[in-house]
Amino acid sequence: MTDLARALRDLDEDKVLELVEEELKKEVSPLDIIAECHEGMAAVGDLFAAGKYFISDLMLSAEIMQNVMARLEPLIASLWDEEHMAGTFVIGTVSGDLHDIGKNIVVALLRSNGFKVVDLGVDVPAAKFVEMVRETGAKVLGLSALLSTTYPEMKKVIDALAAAGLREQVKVIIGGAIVNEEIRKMTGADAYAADAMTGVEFARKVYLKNKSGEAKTH
Ligand code: B12
Repeated sequence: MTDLARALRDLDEDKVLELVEEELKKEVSPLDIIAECHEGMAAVGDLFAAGKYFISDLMLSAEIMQNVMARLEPLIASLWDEEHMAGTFVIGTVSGDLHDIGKNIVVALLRSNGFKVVDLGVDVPAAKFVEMVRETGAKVLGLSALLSTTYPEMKKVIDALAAAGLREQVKVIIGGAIVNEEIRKMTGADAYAADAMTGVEFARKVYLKNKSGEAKTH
């Protein structure tokens, strides 16, 4: 574990922000800094699961991470200035789930890559996803969930898209702390992502495919 990941795990905000500045000075990429923070947040989650941290600690970790993102987001925005690929991406955290730090990182990266992002926020009911996919004509939908109890919601959204006759129009990628191939299959999603960049690459492929007429997305 790096010093930065450890400082986040220990909820030492001053140290975290100091180390972020140090890394930026050394020209470490903001994406690598986010990856280190991600590791720290996972460690916070483990301590919570082990009964050593409480909900107030989870909240503090979220606050620290949001402050780190406030510093990094403008830098991310400047990373891909030359590369603009139009395309609409609808995203939200599913019903019953309030975690949005990871989703917000995905949103920032998509926007910096030239995608138009419709961010529906957290605790989004299945019907809202369906409505926005229909309204925007988006070809990619991203669903975020971090709780085991909210995975079934992802399936609900995908089933609702099918019932509305929209499943052929839109590719669905799911993301969040512990999604995997098994959960992808269970939900009927087209792909899963353990990090934000995978979501951007997926959207690129979908929109490229639509331009060139190729068939494969995963
Ligand atoms: C911070 C945090 C909170 C904060 C959230 C604040 C916020 N605004 O988001 C608060 C305090 C509110 C919270 C509440 C709860 N939490 Co919480 N939380 C966390 C914690 C520590 C970190 C999550 C985080 O922000 N990680 C950092 C980000 C950057 O990572 P990420 O979310 O995984 O996102 C990345 C990728 O997954 C991916 N990604 C994410 N979404 C998407 C979507 C798409 C489309 C794509 C492409 C990619 C993608 O890209 C991101 C960037 O790389 C996790 C621990 C963990 N292991 O994740 C627990 C954790 C998720 N929480 C947990 C629990 C139990 C809860 C509560 C039920 C606690 C309680 N008793 O009340 C509540 C539930 C509230 C609710 N209804 O949602 C458990 C879930 C266990 C489980 N398997 O179900 C965890 C795993 C902790 C644990 N080990 O026990 N939590």
